[in-house]
Amino acid sequence: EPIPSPPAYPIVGHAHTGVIDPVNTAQSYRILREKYGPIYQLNFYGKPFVVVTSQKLVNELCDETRFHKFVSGALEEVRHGAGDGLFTAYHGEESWGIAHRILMPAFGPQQILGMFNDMLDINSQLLLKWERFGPDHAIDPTDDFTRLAFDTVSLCAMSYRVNSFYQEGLPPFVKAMGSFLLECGRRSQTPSLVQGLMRTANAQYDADIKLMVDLCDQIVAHRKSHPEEAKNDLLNRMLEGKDPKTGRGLSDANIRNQLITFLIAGHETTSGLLSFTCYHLLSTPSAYVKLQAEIDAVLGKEPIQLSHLPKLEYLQAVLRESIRLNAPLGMLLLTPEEDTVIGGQWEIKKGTRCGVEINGLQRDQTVWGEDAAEFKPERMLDGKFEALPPNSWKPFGNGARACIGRPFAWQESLMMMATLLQKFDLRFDDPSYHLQLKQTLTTKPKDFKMHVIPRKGAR
Ligand code: MNH
Repeated sequence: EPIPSPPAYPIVGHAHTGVIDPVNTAQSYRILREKYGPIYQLNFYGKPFVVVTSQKLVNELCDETRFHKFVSGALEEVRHGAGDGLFTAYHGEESWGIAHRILMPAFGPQQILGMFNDMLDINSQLLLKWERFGPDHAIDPTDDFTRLAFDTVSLCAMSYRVNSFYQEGLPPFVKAMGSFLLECGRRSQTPSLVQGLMRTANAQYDADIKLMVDLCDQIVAHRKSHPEEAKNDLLNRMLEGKDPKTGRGLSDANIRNQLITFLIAGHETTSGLLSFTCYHLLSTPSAYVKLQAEIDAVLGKEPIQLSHLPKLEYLQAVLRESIRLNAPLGMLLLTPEEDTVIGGQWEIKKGTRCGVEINGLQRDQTVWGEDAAEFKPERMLDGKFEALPPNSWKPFGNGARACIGRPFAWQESLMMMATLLQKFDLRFDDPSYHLQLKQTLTTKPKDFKMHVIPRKGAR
């Protein structure tokens, strides 16, 4: 059976044809999925890209004996900034194994619990800012959640304060990274000959990379010259840690790549999750009311504590459901180890780029039912989440290459939503707002604004 494919142009295939809108890929993939179903093939300058959208097919691609992560396309462009950091390391690259073994324990549950106070420090800065804005100010939650996530990851990972909440615009590093990631996406659809001619864009790209590299080098240099400040943070583990398997440590270049990686991977995604969660709660008053009642029952008027977090079961379901409907990272790239056949009928040659379209997967009606497009946290409660068919919920990726920061992002998000609704009521700025998306490497809501109203008698 040939894999279905939209009409294509000679040479360029589907590049620059509007089939994939680079500033809203999530929407482009939704349109393709609605038209072509569980599997279809695109083609960029002769290179095929096979996209799968159903749980049945994704389940095959998640079999690590048959498929592995494929650093290609926009992800390969990100290597210009993040090099062999964990996120952009090639399959089988030696430095990935070393860094993975050194850093996995640093992201373990105990370590994350130990970051509670630093997370709360940044969390309080956001709440204070919103309180001072007052109920009449239309807040752009995505920008402030980006500040939150960025400041949190840099404080927890390298004990470095960005102080984004004390700056008018977003920090220069965040701006450089945003423009870098957008350009990575664009470059992945531009042939290198043409790319070479784009002088202004290339100069900006190089400048953005330099800004990110310089900041990370500065942080490492500072730590090395002030060893007395060495906390047991991630940076320290990177400088001191030895791989139990090979006995080797991380090179200076690799440490810089990991820092850039954590800053990139660690903030846009979490910001997206928190923004989409606010949107879904505002659109679903019954879930909003239920969640706030849970938070009042668990936290009351007390300052949040670690011991509250496991009791926030409905909040956990809300986050799972929000990230199901809107995964900040929408595509996992994979390739088969050998020529293979999936779904019993579609042939995929070794070396072919394949994509798991997460938003398709996570709205597959055979798994989630006819109401798959609706926000219903209840489907994530009472053991239902654990009983899902394998690989039906994959917002954090797959197997060995799954997200190392998942417990980190989850704790930060639980804390943020709990303290937010403890203290404030949320309102849409525009009650007729319909969700629109915007894209860099990750997806976030576009033009979403809200108001926060201090609750009577709240702390
Ligand atoms: Mn994260 C990999 C999603 C938060 C650091 N992350 C991945 C992947 C997904 C993902 C999906 C797999 C990508 C791929 O297969 O190509 N990450 C998320 C989401 C959130 C998130 C949805 C928040 C919500 N990630 C974080 C945070 C950090 C982080 C926070 C760091 C503090 N993520 C990583 C790193 C990897 C990764 C590092 C690469 C892991 C590896 O391949 O070894």
